[in-house]
Amino acid sequence: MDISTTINKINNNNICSSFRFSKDHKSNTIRTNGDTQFNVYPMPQSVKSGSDILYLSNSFKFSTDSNSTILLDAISRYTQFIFDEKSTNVLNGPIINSIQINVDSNDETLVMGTDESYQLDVEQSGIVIHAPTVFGALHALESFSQLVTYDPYQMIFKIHQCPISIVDRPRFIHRGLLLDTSRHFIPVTKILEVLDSLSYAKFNVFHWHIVDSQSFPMQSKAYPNLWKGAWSPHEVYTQDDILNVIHYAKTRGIRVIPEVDMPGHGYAWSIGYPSLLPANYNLSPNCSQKCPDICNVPLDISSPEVYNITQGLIDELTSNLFTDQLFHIGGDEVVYECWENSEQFSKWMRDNNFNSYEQALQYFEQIIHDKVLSTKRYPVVWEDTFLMFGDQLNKDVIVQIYHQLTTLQDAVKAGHRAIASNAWNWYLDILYTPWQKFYLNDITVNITDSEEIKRVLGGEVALWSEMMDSSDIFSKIWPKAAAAAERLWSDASVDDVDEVVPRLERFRCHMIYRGIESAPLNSTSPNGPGP
Ligand code: CP6
Repeated sequence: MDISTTINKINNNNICSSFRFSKDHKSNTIRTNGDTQFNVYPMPQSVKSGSDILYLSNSFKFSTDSNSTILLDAISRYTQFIFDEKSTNVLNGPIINSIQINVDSNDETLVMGTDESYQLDVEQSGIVIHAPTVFGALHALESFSQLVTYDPYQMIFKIHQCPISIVDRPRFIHRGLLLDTSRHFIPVTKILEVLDSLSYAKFNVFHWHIVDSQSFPMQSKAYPNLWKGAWSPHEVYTQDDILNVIHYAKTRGIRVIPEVDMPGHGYAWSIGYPSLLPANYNLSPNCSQKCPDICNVPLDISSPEVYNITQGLIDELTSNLFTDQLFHIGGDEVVYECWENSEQFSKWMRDNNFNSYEQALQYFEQIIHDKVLSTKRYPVVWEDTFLMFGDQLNKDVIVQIYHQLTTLQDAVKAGHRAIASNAWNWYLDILYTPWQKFYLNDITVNITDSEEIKRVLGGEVALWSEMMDSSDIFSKIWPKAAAAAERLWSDASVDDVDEVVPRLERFRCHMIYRGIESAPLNSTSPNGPGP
């Protein structure tokens, strides 16, 4: 077949033609013969561009004033992403010879609020990246890689719409993916690939929902029986695995926030420590589902052992493993009926003058929040805790919502910082949610007070793993997470679902070429479920 007919067929439906999936066609750079649109995804905050084409020299050089290994490693990764074809450079056109990457600081500390801004200027005299931090420079390299295309006719790399000047920073400081590794185990190698893919869309948080009712894959040295609740001795995360994930994430500009869900979703703790569950929970109809398939039995918060192990685990995880200032302790979906048939529980309620299960739960959570605060971490909780505590909840507790944005609005009004994961827009496991719904989720809607808007830290798309595993993880996450990524990074005014299509299609191609098996855009029906 004549190559030109193949190229001409590129359109929004098959922009990544299938031959590029074949193993012997390994190339990363998007081929194009003429680009009329600006293609960086997510859309930068400010872009000025012209109409010239500039070509990249076949001896194009990256240089930097930085000695940060995170940045130096990123430069070699992006060099490989971009320059994967032979460039003949026989052209009599304007040639760019180099990119210079300057950072103000080589400090590799990554915390909530670390400056992620950057500037990227493309001119014939050279390309210049300037960023206050190495993490801003990583985002700049990603944007740069998306500007470069390969022209298969002239066999040369080029950049359209030059000169280009990008000034960019995120709209929200918290842009995350929740991954549940309990319902199905996800191997570390897959998690690392997920982290790679997240960085392409400028996500900066990996919310690791590491344990749940179905399995407890995490090693604890203080409580070595806990990971007896793993699916098998092979489906576990050792503490070295966890450190590896945290380190790798940081090299991609991503923070790792662990979630140890308590006291709900507690069944898997009981495999190693049976006495952590309330006596006779099986007698309650709502609590007797087949464990561990569906089983939401909470820990027995009347038992001193539960206080010891939960607080001891928080101590262990915050002193040796997880360094982030945010620590998620769940607090969701506590099924009170599971406590009803325990005499010990009832006696404890009477002894403490608790009139309701809510009061009892509040007592437990208060202790856990104080524990987390004492480790110099901010506790993150699911909205259930906020809805239950109301005004009595410590304002340092961060609230993550998963039903309606109205609860987010109430939480920031009450003085809490909050994270949006509203289920009907941003749950990746709800299969019929189209990417357009992800794209149109404006998380600050109806919030007008500027202080309240500041307390919206950002959002997370969520991949609960009841109905997926590592076989389909990438097609579940992508392209939908990318739709949310633009909402979290770009200005609120960038919200046209039709205009974004070709740019989002191209972003997907970048992922495909880098080995991330994103599903096609049109695999998600814009009309919801049904034929
Ligand atoms: N697992 C845990 C879940 C969910 C939650 N916690 C969940 C609830 C509602 C929907 C999807 C997921 N599967 N541990 C709630 C935060 Cl729609």
